[in-house]
Amino acid sequence: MALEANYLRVRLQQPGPAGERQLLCTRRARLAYGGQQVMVGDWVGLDGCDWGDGRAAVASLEPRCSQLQRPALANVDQVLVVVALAQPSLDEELLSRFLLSAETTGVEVVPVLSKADLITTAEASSWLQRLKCWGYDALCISREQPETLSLVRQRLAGGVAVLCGPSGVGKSSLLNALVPHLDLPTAAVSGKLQRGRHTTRHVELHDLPGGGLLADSPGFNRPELPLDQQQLPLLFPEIRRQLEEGARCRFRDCRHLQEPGCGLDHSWERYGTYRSLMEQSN
Ligand SMILES: Nc1nc2c(ncn2[C@@H]2O[C@H](COP(=O)(O)OP(=O)(O)OP(=O)(O)O)[C@@H](O)[C@H]2O)c(=O)[nH]1
Ligand SMILES: [Mg+2]
Ligand SMILES: [Zn+2]
Repeated sequence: MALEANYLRVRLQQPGPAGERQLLCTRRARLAYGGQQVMVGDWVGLDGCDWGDGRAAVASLEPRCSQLQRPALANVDQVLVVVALAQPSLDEELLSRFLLSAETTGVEVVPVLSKADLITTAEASSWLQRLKCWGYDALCISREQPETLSLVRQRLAGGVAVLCGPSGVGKSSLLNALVPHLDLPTAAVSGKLQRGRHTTRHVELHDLPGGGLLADSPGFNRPELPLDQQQLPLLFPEIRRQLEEGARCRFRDCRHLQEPGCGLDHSWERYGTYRSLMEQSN
C-alpha cells in the first residue's frame, strides 16, 4: 500500500487472527540480492508474521502486470487523467499531452474532467462529446455534485487506479471525497499562473469503500512525450480504433502521413497534433 521510511505497509488479502488488515513489514535480504525492488502496488509474500506487533517481513515478489514510472506504481489497471474544466481553464493541448503520456503505460486511460461546478452543464457535455470523438469515455466530476462521484466509484470498483494530471486540478480533493476519514492536504490554485502548488508528494494506495484501490500523485505541469515513430500512432485511440476495425495500409511501416495507399481516415480532430508529433519524431 505504501513505502514508509524503511518499512512497507502491506494490506492482507485475508484479515489476520484479530481482524488485522495491514502489517508493517521489513524486506528479507534475499529480495535485495535478487535485485528486486518492491513497489507500491506489488503483490508480495510474507513470512515471520508477528500478529501481536503487527509486523512481518516481505519474502517474495509476484510478477507484475504493469509498471508505471511516474508515479512508481505496479499492477495498475486504470490511469485517471484529471484536468480541470476551470481554475485552471482546460487547455486541450495539455490535456492531449497528458493523455498521450498516460497511454505510454499501456494501461486503460480514463479522462476525468474536474470542477464541473464552475462551468455550465452544456459546456461540460460538449467536452464529454469531444472526448468521445477522441475515443475516450470520460467522466465529469465535481466535489459539489455527489452523483458525479458515484460514477467514479462505479468505474473504479475492483481495480487499482492512479490519479495523474496537472497540479491544482483537484486530484487529492477527489480522493478525500471518495475515501471516508481521509484528509490529504489540498491547496488553492494560486497566483496569476493559475497553477497548483504541488501539494502531494508520496505514493500510497487507498482502499475505496466500493472496492478498488486508488493512488494520488503529485501534479506536474507538462509531461514529456516519447517521440518514437513506432510507438506514437498507437498512443492515439483514433488510430487504434481504425486498425482494430480492419483498416489496412499498403506499407507495413506506414506512418499515416502522406504515404500512398494509407488506409486510415485522416479527418479527425487531433490528426494535426498527431502529424506534428510524427514530424518532430524519429
Ligand atoms: N470549484 C471546485 N474546486 C475544487 C474542486 N475540487 C478541488 N477544488 C479546489 O482545487 C484546488 C486544488 O485542489 P487539490 O486537490 O489540492 O489539487 P491537486 O490536483 O491534488 O494538486 P497537486 O497535489 O498540487 O497536484 C483546491 O483549492 C480545491 O479546493 C471541485 O470539484 N470544484
Ligand atoms: Mg494533490
Ligand atoms: Zn497508413
